[in-house]
Amino acid sequence: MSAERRLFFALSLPAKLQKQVIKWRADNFPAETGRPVAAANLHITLAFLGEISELKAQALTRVAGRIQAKKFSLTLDDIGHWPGSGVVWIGTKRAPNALLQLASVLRSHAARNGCHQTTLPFHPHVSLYRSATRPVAIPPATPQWLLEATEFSLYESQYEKGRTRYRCLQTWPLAD
Ligand code: 2AM
Repeated sequence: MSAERRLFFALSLPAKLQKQVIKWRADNFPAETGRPVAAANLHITLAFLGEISELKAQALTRVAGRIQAKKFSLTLDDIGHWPGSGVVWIGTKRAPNALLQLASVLRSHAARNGCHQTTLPFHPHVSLYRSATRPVAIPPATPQWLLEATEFSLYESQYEKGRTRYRCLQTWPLAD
């Protein structure tokens, strides 16, 4: 039997936006806030699949290729801290319907293929810090970055030599 892999569907951030976000993060949070997420790992998770078999991964890859979803844009204009999970994040105050629908369809396909889905409502966000378990002084606002979502991807989360790396396995375009 082949090994299981830890997979998730996500929206990536363009390289320019990754750089802007990490510069803003360094300017606005003290170093002791938590474990900063690497620039290349900044993303918005659409559906977390967990550790899954190659067979399930193939089924979900086929399903993803058949999804007809539209391009959308969103403004990253919200910031927060979840002390329980130790995540400091940026997100959006107004999630576009197209984003909610894309996440919902991916989550329901994931659930139908046996990938446990959280019952918590979908809260689109980019994790900036992990292990942020102490109180964090949250800056009053973000610079209101615009994110144009033109595609979504399947990623594999790999943990090697003390580092997490997200490897993009496949990308699908969103329609005009
Ligand atoms: P997070 O950034 O809020 O931690 C890869 O692990 C991605 O899947 C992360 O962005 C993570 O979200 C998300 N994810 C969602 N549910 C998860 C879970 N149960 N375990 C690990 N990661 C999860």
